Amino acid sequence: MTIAGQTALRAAPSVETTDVFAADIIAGLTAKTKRLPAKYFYDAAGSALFERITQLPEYYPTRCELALLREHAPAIASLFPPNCALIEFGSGGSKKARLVLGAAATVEAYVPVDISGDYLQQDVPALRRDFPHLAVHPVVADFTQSFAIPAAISPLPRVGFFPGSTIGNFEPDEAVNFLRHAGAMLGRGAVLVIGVDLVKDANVLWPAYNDAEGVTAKFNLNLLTRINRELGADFDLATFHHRAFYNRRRSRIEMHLVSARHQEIRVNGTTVHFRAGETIHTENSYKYTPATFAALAKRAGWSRLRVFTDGMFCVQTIRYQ
Ligand code: AVJ
Repeated sequence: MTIAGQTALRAAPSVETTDVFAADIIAGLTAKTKRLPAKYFYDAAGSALFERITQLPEYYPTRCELALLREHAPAIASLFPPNCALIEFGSGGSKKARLVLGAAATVEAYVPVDISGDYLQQDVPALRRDFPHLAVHPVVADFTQSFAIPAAISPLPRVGFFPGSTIGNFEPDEAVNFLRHAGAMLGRGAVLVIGVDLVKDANVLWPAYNDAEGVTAKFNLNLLTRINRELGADFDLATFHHRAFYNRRRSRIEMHLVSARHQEIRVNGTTVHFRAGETIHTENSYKYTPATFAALAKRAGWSRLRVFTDGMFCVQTIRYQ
């Protein structure tokens, strides 16, 4: 069903096929240093757990970014070309986009892109109700890969929106590649609004990834529940525990799942061996300074426009050269 100017939700609830998922999981668990892509945190349960993380007292990034967007949305929107399309990479719920859309009457179309179709589905009807003049074109896709821009918006100038410091999940070189890819998709002269978490005291960072309620631990362990469900594995969650720490030398938070004992896990017909204390590296969350991020963006062909920061988090606006 398509409503004039509106695109129905395309593709299946979740894009990554089980084959790709299986291959990535097996490759990660049989690697010399076990490592799994953080994007696989976000099944429906994982997305819901992350939503809870954003409400936690210790997890400051979302609160800081929302306050910055609330305060500076008019200044940010003033950088947008008239009648543009706002393309959001990894939208999850569109709470942040609403703040920008509310200040930017010049935005004609909104394209939320998310790997979790279920999540995207929930949000679109409310967006259409609250922004009746706005054409909403949800796209279920892995934004780290190429995806098709809805035909209906192809004539419009594009603005990118990448909040939440999800850029921090990429290794710096991968971040440069992603920004190049985004630049090619958005076009020369395009503006990108990007949220970047800042380097800060480990006493502030550590609790943000080791909250007292244990929600982050559940979010991390949920990856094993997903592998058990989708690949018929036999992970016993009671024999793995959450670990997150700040690697100062690499300016990143690292998240791991630690095997409490020597054990063997069957995954999709493959036996995976764990030594006691061996870990699965499940996420990096790189932290930048406004200058180190601007330098990284420059490597990808982006120049800095304006930076909005509260010292804890920053929203940078950059332009593709
Ligand atoms: C969604 C990637 C920005 O790294 O802070 C939250 C994910 N991991 N708690 C982050 C996350 C653990 C979050 N990002």
